[in-house]
Amino acid sequence: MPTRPRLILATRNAHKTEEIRHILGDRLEVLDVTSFPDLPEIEETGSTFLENARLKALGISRRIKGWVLADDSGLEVDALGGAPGVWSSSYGGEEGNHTKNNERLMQEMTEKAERSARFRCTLVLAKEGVEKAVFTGTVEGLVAESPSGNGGFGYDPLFIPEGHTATMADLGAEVKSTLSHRARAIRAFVVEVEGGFINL
Ligand code: ITT
Repeated sequence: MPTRPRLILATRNAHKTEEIRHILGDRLEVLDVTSFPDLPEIEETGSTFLENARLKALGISRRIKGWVLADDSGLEVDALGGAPGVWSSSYGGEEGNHTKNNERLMQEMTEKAERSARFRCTLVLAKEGVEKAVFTGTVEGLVAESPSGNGGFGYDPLFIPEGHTATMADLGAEVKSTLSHRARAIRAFVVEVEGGFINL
């Protein structure tokens, strides 16, 4: 079998890696930074998804050879003025604690009639410390009254995508990989690769 181009994801979130691998199929060999134990943690000091995705993509691609893709993503809730937004992963007070994040979201949304929200994903592709491309994806939806479902991760048990009545966590991996913010951004990346505009 011919060797596949390699893509290194600048993420430590195993769910993101799994979802991106699933969306890409076997086109590319997909690794993430957990395969490179000497890499430092990149601090996400930006105030937008784009700034944080850039920090991760450039910070990692300066240190390892090959194509690096960073994903910065989060949930924007209209009734909360766009929160949790770029602070999605630590909204409950503890970085990466999805249970606490969901508890805080439910508490903030108590008795809120306006429940519209969206997941956003910004991807930055880089090589050797140089930014090569940016891709974005969004999925609109509503914040549920209470969590439901076991699929996905993060806020998926509280997010009902537009056109559905069940949460992303209820809908499961197959449906999520067709309509999620991440799926949409990755498909934009694939279009560029397949069109020959990016030569991995
Ligand atoms: P890396 O920085 O290592 O990639 P992270 O999980 O910290 O991992 P972000 O800084 O981009 O990544 O924060 C993303 C947070 O947004 C994530 O922890 C969830 O709370 C939320 N989120 C993003 N995508 C999501 C999805 O598909 N489903 C549910 N929640 C999601």
